[in-house]
Amino acid sequence: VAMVTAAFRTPAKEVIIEGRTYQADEWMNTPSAILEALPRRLHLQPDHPLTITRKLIESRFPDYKTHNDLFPIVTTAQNFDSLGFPLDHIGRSRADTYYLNQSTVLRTHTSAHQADTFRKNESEGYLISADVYRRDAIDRSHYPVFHQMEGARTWDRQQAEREGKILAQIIWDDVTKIPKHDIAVEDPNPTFHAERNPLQAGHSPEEADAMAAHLKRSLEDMVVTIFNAAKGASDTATPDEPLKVRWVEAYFPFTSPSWELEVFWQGDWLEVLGSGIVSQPILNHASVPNRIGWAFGLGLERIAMLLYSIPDIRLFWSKDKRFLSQFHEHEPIRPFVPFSKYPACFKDVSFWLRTSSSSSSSAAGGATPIHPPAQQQTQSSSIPPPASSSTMPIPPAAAAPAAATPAFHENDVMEIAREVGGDLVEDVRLTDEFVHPKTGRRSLCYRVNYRSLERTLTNEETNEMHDRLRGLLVDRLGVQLR
Ligand code: FA5
Ligand code: MG
Repeated sequence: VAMVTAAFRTPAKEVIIEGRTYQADEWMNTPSAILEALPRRLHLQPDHPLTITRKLIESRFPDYKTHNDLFPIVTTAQNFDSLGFPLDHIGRSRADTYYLNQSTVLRTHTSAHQADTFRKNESEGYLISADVYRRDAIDRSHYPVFHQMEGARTWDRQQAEREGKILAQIIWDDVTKIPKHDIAVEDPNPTFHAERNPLQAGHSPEEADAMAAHLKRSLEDMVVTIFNAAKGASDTATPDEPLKVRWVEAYFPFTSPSWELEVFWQGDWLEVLGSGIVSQPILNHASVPNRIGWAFGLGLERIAMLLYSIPDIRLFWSKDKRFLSQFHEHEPIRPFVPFSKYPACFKDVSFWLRTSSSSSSSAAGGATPIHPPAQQQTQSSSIPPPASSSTMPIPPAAAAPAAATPAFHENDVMEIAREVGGDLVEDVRLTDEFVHPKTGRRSLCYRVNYRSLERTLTNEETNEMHDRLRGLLVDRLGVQLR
């Protein structure tokens, strides 16, 4: 498997993945540790908590066609262009996305398959579950490989016309078929809002209201099902707080209006999914211009962590029997019982950034916004016609050649930590930032928490990892250690 060595500096010419060959170029930034995760397909492993979670959700959408084995390597056209991502969208940058070459990425979301699935036009509803890949922060709820489920439901305008019915009425009839629930739902905003969350041209307010109701009731039913399953068997781990959910306005380049669903969990609102009314140009380009509908994308780990009270996202990758033996498809859900918690080992590293890269000041600040503010975007104008992926222009934002001094980006620190420590790194946090008053040089301090989920680490091995991390920071990022 380990075809790719030193991916950052000397990209291998060819990358062979499950029998498919890709020509790597200077865009290649995917380390071998990530490529080795590709064949795992956790959401398909028998008795794995992600599989059980997936099936539980699928059971609430019985008529939807499921796609659970779509290949993880896609074109930038599928992952971005088909969805109307502008060329300078931050999600396209090599700091955020794993590339094999300029037009080939590890999918960053299941939405990469929307256009193709709509084009197949096999069913009114579909669900896609898959592994997705993002260069991201390291902490207990973020991992560079995670799993999403995409869902969509569309209705046919022409069919309504042929039957002499009003489409909004047909959709409302379908809403009545969704099981009722009695949980508290906060949903203070109107379905759409001219500036913040606009209705699309060609959609009537009645149609948007009906589709929004169908989307929201379907996903509330999903969350209620998960929580009832979690509660049914837990006598200790899950506090008996009543379930509370809320809908908040959101922005995606490929839906409008858009919403996120949050669940109140351990004292805080936790985002579980993004959703909205599918941008009509996507359906038009997918040769189903007469259909309108909604889509959502959820994080399977987020839901599974709620369902089983799993405290750390790294656990899903564990091959330890003490983890895997706790989950059984045909038994009631029981909360995960953590095996003993091994000691944490904190180590700091401080360094000066290279002066020549007076890089964007936001880079070290952590939170990179995934979505641009809603008002900068229009839904329909930026979707190109379905074109062959190879002819796509180079995205301007990400095209800076590596030869110049690349800007410092925090995700590069995360990646190096991942490379030296793998799953032994629990989190990496910026703890101090300092600008020298005279020279203007910037100094950063990161705190790395080394902790195994399975055993106590020795001093030698944490020191050894940390020394390697320090060396790689110098070699790869050109920083000066303090
Ligand atoms: C998306 O990926 C959109 N494709 C979702 C969508 C689909 C919107 C269809 C509209 C229509 P987002 O980046 O917010 O959106 O991710 C969706 C969900 O994935 C999040 O709500 C969260 O549950 C989960 N998620 C995101 N990043 C991570 C991560 N690093 N680790 C674990 N789960 C994550
Ligand atoms: Mg989100």
